[in-house]
Amino acid sequence: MTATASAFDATSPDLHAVQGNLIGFNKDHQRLVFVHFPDAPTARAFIQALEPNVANGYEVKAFNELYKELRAKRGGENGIIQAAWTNVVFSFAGLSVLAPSGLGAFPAEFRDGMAAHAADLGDVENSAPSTWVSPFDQPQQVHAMVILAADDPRDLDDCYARLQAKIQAAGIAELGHQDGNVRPDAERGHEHFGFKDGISQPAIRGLTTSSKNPDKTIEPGEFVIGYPDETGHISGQPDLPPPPPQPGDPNYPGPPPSPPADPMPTWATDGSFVVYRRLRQDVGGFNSSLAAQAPNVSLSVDQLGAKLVGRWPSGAPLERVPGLPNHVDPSTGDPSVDHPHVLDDDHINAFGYAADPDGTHVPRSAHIRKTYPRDQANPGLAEADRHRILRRGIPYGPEFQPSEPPYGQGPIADDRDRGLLFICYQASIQRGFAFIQQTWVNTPDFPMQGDGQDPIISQQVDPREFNLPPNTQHLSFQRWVFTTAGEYFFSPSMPALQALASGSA
Ligand code: N7H
Repeated sequence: MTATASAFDATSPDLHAVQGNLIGFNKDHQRLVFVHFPDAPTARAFIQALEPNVANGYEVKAFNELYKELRAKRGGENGIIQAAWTNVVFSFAGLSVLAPSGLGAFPAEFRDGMAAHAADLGDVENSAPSTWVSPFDQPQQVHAMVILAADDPRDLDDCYARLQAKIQAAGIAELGHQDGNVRPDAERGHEHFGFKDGISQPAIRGLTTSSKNPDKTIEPGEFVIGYPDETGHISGQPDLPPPPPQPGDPNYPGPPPSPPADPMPTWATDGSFVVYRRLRQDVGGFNSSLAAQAPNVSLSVDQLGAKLVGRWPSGAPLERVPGLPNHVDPSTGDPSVDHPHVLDDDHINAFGYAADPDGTHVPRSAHIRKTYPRDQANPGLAEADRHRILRRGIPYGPEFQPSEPPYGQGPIADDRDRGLLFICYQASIQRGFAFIQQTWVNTPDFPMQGDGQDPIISQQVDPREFNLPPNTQHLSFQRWVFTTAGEYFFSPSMPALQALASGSA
């Protein structure tokens, strides 16, 4: 086993200080528990009682590495060792009850909350906050989200029972919970439209490495407060003001410089911002749209689906990866059928878009190209790496039944309510999730005029346009993914949890 704490050199976070889901719980069963704090003393008592149960990054990383090692040794056997983890993250309303120092220096989008930014994110009509499920139908009432995760559902229930005892003893209120589970059998690791998910994740310098791209890491300040980001700027510190105009400059002398913004408080160091979105997926609608449109563009349903995502359902990329025989075109059929090695760690993420500027293989608006354009000329790799997120989502809801019709208007019964509990970590929501959703996903003219919206997750009103190269065929799609709840949270460090509990933060 090779797990050790990272050598703490002050330019990379200490694994013992960050909460563990930043590293990634990777559990088959999760329960998100939403709580409300009546006042500061009850909130502090709750955090005090919960803190010893909160898993840190060191524990989670050590477990994940040991699991991987044992699994490889035993030929891919699952469930060899098991764990159950707890983390806790706070909304701005929740932190406000605790009233720590420096809250005013937290970024505006976090202070406002996700619902207040619905129009910017495109969460309108059937995705509008007025349609969200409880307890997110009442703005600002969710003060914290406790993330429980386990390999075994019985362990999850035990964890939940222990949590409920602490909730009761402290005198805070549980508002409800949301379960997420990996899909069964052959669909394990796949989301509800049928595609393998969770393949491409950035590695954080000093904290994690990616077996799929061992040479590439992203600076920790893109994900954790208090460290250099990709430009060398320390996350949580205010942006430097632009240099004042000089004599001879037409704007000289210019307005008086505005006072410098406050840095985030020191207790925010080693924390991270967490985006939660409950995304309902209309699987019947997705299937029937593809079946209706595929013949119009001379593609099979599977080919069109892969063009929309940028990967085949198996996870195999549509872009060519090293080692694939020259006669195989991975954009016309799943290359992993005859060449399973393209799914290996060495190949599955080993591609860029520079050699496919027109989107002949992966359309420029395909989901994985919109959300991380890699080395595509616009915006270029350096800029693309300023908008990385750590995705920690899990599916929720029952399996789709082939007899089910697409969603119509009106309420969706629980037995048809399924989707993704999208969770991601970043140091700046504005540069991470919100930028990806607003500036890339929802924008039809990114990266080039007329490319269309991300057909999987773009919000805003129907129909969404999608440009399919090489013959620039224009397709238009209804929405299949709806926002049904969401909030912005902050994941404080382990020392910060203690300081919040004692009232010294
Ligand atoms: Fe996406 N899907 O099934 O189509 N996503 N996603 N996502 N997503 C990815 O490469 C999906 C959502 C990203 O590095 C894969 O890991 C669905 C949101 C990013 O190349 C698949 C939903 C946001 C990547 C899906 C959903 C993102 C990514 C391929 C909602 C951010 C990595 C597996 C229901 C705003 C891109 C993989 C890269 C990959 C799907 C949500 C972002 C299959 C169904 C909300 C950055």
